[in-house]
Amino acid sequence: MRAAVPSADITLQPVVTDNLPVFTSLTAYNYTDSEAVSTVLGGATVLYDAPLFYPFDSSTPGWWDNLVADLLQARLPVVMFATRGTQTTSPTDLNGGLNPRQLSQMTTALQRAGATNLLKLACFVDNPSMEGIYTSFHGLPGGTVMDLSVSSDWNDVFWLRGVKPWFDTVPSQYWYRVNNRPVIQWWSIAQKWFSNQQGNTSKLLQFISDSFNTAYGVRPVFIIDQTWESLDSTALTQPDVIGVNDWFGPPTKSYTYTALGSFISGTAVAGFINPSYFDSTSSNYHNANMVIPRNKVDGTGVNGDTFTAGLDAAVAANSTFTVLEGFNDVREWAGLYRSAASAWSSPGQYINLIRRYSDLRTVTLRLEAESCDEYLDTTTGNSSGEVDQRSGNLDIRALTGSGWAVTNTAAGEWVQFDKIDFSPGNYRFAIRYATTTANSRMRLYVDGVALPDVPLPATTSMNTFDTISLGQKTIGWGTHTLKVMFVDGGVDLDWLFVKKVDPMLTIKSTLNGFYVTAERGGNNVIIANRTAIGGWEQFSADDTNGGTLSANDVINLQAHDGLLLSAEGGGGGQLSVNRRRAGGWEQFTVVKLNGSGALVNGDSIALRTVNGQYLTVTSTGQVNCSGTSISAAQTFSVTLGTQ
Ligand SMILES: [Ca+2]
Ligand SMILES: [Ca+2]
Ligand SMILES: [Ca+2]
Repeated sequence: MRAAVPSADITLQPVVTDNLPVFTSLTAYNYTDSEAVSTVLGGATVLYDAPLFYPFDSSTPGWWDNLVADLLQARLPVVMFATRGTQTTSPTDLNGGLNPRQLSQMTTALQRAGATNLLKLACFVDNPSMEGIYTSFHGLPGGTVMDLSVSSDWNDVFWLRGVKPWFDTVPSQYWYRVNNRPVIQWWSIAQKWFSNQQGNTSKLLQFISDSFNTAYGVRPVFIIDQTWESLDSTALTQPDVIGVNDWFGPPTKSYTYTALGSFISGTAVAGFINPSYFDSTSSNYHNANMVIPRNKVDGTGVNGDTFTAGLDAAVAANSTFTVLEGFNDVREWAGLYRSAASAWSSPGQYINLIRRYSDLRTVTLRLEAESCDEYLDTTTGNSSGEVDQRSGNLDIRALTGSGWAVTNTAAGEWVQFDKIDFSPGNYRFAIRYATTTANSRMRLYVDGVALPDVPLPATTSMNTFDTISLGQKTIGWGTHTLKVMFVDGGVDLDWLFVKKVDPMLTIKSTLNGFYVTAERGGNNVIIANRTAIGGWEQFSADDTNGGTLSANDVINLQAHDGLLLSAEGGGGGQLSVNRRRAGGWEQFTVVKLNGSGALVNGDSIALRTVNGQYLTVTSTGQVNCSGTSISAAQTFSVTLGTQ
């Protein structure tokens, strides 16, 4: 009998964002399939970077299930959904694009995916649409500029039809909060759509705050667009404003980060083309100033460079809250969704880039077989007849409830995931499968190296799925390729799950008797001053030679948020908790002081840097790498835990 895969090895954990830049992605939900693939501009057909999933139609539950799968693989902690408001205040009114009452489809999709604890939702008010509601509500000609001094419209337009339907639809358990207060980000309040900004935008915000407090018993916090600040000298005086965002703009502004006090708000885009660029009847036709290339803003790099620059800038700016525009912005070539576009290095290119910055510990990851980056399928077309998924030859079927599986597999076929980032350490791999043929073999390749074949026990039917481990492997920091081969075929594959299994190490100073903590979870000081073990006192001990964590092992140490401990200069001085990649300075050798072999609770250890110095607790509790020999200041008592 095989051992069952423990649920902890196949359950996604929420990503840790402690003291790290938090990323969210502005996400639209107003697609029909034909519009998502192509449009006609100036008489010419324009083809978009088509999403992998089709039909790309947000009125279908499958579209939302695919969105959730994309977001979960990206490991985004927050997804931001725009509101363009409702034309009426009816609780059942679902008309119009980006009507937030449609977001009930998101929460039900999260429930279907078992992911209600994995994503928070943030509200983005697409202000120009408020002007549209205003003209509709008052029966005015389209394009009539909205006078912000008319206080009744603060209620009729912004509150009742713009903001409140979003929060009425999305249950409070999902609200993304800063300091326990839900976040509302507002876009442009420019003259093109509004008038009388001066002195009135702060009153508008106060009215929304008061109305929100009356309705939900809490005051929101606001992140405003820089146009609010520039057009109304009172905007920043409204006490709930915590951030200002300066967005992006072609041709060269692919990201911005703006500080308001200690709150740094940013936006980064992967690329952008104003649709008018393709419209031969527009004055912007083929105007390069309408474009931000995806391969660096000057177009000299490779696809992904623009986005990477924006993500790196978020780290450099220590951005508090960064909007990635826009997760599925098909029509403006800004999208991050999985795509089969030939310009993209792999369908999951942008999903994986986000994850590189959003999930530094990489403890859990679920890779959906049907969304693989590459595959070998020996039959033409999708033999299952399933119409909702992706084009090409991969055989995919819908599963009962939600999701999809690769099906009708033949001997030697495979699915592959490219450029998957992992922090250093040891990973277990499990699959969810169904087969009625006992002992069909599966084989996992990690970076082209095969693990031993695993024969599968038969499941009751092809609609009864089970899980099994495909093995464990030690891997280094960086991107890796995972390939799952159907050695004998006849196996349906739902997903491949990756679980990091290195122990969590807590060390207590023998000098002062306190636990060592990475303050704020990382990116701050490291100090021995705690009397109890919480998340910040546990360090992922990434065991570079695999197996058990033992005496003389060389390890990397990650703080709660995944940042690596680094002995500056290789040792002799400062210990930092701010690295995102592992080199020599991030290596520590476990010196076991009470014997040899595997570490167990209560062992005494020292930790030696690459240059031969030791982690050292000072008289104030600060931890550095100054020690040249081992005494009480360099001695720690061990407690081990799990990821
Ligand atoms: Ca096929
Ligand atoms: Ca699947
Ligand atoms: Ca080991």
